[in-house]
Amino acid sequence: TLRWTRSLQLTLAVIKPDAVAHPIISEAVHQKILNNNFLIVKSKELKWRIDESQNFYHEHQGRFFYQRLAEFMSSGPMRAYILAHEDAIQLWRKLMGPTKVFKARIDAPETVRGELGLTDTRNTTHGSDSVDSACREISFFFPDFNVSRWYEKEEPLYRTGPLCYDEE
Ligand code: RTP
Ligand code: MG
Repeated sequence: TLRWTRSLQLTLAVIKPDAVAHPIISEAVHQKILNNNFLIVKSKELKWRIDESQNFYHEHQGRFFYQRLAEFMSSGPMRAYILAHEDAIQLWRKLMGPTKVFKARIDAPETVRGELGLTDTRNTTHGSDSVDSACREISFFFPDFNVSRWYEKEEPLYRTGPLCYDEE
């Protein structure tokens, strides 16, 4: 018999402007997403105005890197994804690696930031860090997407698929 063992979690992943500017780099990140069996629920390219950037990072207001971070994130197009996977939030953050580029290169050279990050600001990707921030950030990037509704109506459908079943 088969019994379901997994449930899917949503996270927001963003390929930042430094990576989108170089198609080979953004393609490498996209492949990483596919190779790790994430379900791509939604994806779009977008460019922020400076006020959207400042708003998204308002928790960092006052820190020394806030201004350059806000400017960088509105400097060119990004690609945003709603990803689903078992423990998607933690998995995507693990694949991204440490925020600081030299730590990433030394401690986690096989991660996205370890391989492709340029600086602490231009570090290739973003990922939500909790269930609450995933919910908030998904709504920020995809205002028409209803997170609770997805968990209620869509997620259970995937439990009937082969991905989510184990032989018992
Ligand atoms: P994120 O929020 O983007 O997933 O990254 P995180 O949790 O790993 O890092 P956090 O401390 O929340 O910082 C948010 C973003 O700010 C930029 N940053 N620049 N020293 C710097 O120049 C510096 N420190 C952080 C990074 O782009 C980081 O992703
Ligand atoms: Mg953060």
